[in-house]
Amino acid sequence: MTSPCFVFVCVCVCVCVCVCVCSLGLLQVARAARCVSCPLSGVMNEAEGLRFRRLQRPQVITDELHEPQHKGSSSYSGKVFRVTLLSLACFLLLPLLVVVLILESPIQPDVLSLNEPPVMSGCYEPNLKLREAQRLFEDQLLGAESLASVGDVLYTGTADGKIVKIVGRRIHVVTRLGRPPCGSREEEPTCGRPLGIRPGPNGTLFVADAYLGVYEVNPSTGEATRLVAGGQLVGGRKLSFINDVAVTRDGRKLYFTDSSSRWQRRDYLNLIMEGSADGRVLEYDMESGELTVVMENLRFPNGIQLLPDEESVLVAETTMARIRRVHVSGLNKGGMDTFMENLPGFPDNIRPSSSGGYWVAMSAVRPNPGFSMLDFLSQRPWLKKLIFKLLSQDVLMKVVPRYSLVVELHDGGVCTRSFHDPHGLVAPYVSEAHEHDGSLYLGSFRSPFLCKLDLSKV
Ligand SMILES: [Ca+2]
Repeated sequence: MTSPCFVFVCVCVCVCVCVCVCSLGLLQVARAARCVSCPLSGVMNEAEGLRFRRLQRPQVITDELHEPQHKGSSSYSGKVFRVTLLSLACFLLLPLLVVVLILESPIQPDVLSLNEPPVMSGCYEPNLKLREAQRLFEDQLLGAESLASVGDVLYTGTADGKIVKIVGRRIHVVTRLGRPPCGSREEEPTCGRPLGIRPGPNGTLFVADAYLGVYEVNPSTGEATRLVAGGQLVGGRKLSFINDVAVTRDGRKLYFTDSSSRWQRRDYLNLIMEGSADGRVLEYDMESGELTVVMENLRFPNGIQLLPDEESVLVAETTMARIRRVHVSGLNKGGMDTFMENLPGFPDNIRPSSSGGYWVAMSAVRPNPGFSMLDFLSQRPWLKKLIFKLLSQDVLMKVVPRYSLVVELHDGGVCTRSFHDPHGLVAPYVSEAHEHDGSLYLGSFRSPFLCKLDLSKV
């Protein structure tokens, strides 16, 4: 389909050509008009000749005589110039107005209230520690969003729908949840897109696939059992964007996030910009097979992490730059409070740290001091609509500033460490920090590699 932007550019180019042609025509007419009284332009009669000779007589040049003549010629060409400029402006604005009025914006944004971003000082003080990370498996692992480890073996899911295991320097395919072909936006829903991955108590893996559902995978045999089907209606709304999963220690309950019932993973930028509150946290009972909605009306619920008492889960609410605590059992079941308000970036996955805290990965920040585009737009839904009318998601992704940030949070949302990679030069698009054997393994929703940060060096 032809993009609105392309149509707009074509219209503008056509209009510019037309206006240039018209302008040249106008200038020609102007020259011709001046030359009607030019003595060399034609044969003069006697009276005209007399007038011409009078004009050619030596005269005393004064300001009074000179000024009107000068003004007259200048105002004439000036008028032509102004008319040309105005025509050009009108012709350029007209198609823009038509585009703005006629095209429907794909998003219907809400006005969001975000607090002023926290100043990046103290624990959030910018550094270059994330640039100490080492890239692994470059051009061999695309979009390894999340990681799980069993013993010394790492598992992850990739953009081509595979679940793979990493043993030493080798990558082995465990299984594939969807079916090929893969690689394009259109193929993503059938290819599958594994996002969250967790080890279960019985040596199996639990995988949240954005489109296909929640699976239990036997890493030895590659057998994959679908527990929850993606796309099904739950509580009258579709599971459209399954994102991350957490499993209890006894393996009896799964909690997972569905980021939106309106948008799919391939439209995540629409979801971020629209800020729709249609995300949910769901619970799946492994024994009864019952699926229930634990919390709803969240704005882009993303990473999910059980707390040690297993009575609540932490949920990254990406669009709101905060982490909520949703109570899933016990006396407060069904309730929710805020674990960490006003983060310096937009959180993705949450994973435990060895010091009893939580690693939170962010691929875009809210610079303060500095300019945060998403904060600026949060109060201006009309501007978001306009941007989405004119630019595609791919173009927008290229203009969103990259900045990878991993923070360690402890109880009460206290920040204890932060690792930065301004401009995402080494570890861009970071989506998860998985601690294993003294290192942080950094997953990415978009990069074609993993990163490994040796914690003893930072
Ligand atoms: Ca995620």
